[in-house]
Amino acid sequence: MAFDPVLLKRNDGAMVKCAGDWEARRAELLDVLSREEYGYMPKAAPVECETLSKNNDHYGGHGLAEEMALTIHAPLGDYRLPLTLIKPDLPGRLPLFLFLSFEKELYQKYFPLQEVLSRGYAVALIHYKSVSSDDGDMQNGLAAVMPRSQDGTGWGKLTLWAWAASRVLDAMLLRPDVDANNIAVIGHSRLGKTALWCGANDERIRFVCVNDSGASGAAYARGKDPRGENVRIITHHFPFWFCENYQAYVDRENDMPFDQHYAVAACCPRFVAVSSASEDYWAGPESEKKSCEKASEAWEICGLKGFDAGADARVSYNLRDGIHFLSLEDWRFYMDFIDERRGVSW
Ligand code: GTR
Repeated sequence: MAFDPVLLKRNDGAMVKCAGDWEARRAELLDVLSREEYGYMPKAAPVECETLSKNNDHYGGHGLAEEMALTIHAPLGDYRLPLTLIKPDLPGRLPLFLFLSFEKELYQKYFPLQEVLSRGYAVALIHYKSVSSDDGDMQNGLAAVMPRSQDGTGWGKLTLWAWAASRVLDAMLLRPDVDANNIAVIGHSRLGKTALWCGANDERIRFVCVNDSGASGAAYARGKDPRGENVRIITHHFPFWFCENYQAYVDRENDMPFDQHYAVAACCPRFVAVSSASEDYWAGPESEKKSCEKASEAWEICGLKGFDAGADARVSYNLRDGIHFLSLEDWRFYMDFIDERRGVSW
């Protein structure tokens, strides 16, 4: 039965009328997305972080890197997640990107290290496959020590990666060189979906940077360009990214009791930046923009500027020329977005 996902209409049928109503509605959004699409986010687990080595070989000696191991005391055992922190050699607390990365290395095509550091940002690089493999093996890496419900709502890999990024943040917030008020998460493509879902859930993340995230990311599913990926295709190739319940919506996008603007809106009252590439039909630039537009009313009902209302907009969208990629231009868009809003209360 077709469902009209009205963002501000509560499950009991009443409309959200003011900022005071928002948190309860946000909880409903996260609940339906968890139950029907991504799987429920596990409860936080204690962590310990150890620095294994330090070096200043980067960026002419101005980039300080630390190789670290994060021990996650997960419900079924400990898991040691390797990660790298890199920061400019500057005093005080620095804004931090949680960078969900396809690669382990600092020097890679999606990370303009020198530019990011020169703008004063620290970066915690989280290699997603070090968390758990990108396949249907639910007993691999961190997955082996995380209980998973078999009722159709158990976490998919996007949720597991996002959860791990939040555990990294637990440790980063204990550091004297990290500015807790200016935490961002960034990811591209499947990791753009992950960044969005991580930011939607974790209220400590102020800036949610979502790159070319496409289907099941920022792209509004209803009415998507037929050249693009849809629920049928994504759940066929990547069923393990989601909970089993999501399979019910194959060829039934119009029946989903949500759409992807719910994930964007769940970041409200915080800040979201979405970037698309003009030739990325698979992801669907217009649909990625549509979610930003449709999510805007969450901020507006809270008395804040939503989508594209100038420098005080809390939701911003960028369409750059070219193909599916996390480029220097994208990073600049995100850093400009953050720099313009770092002083704004939230
Ligand atoms: C594609 C997938 C997209 C996107 C992309 C990526 O194969 O269909 O949803 O996530 O992979 O992550 O590179």
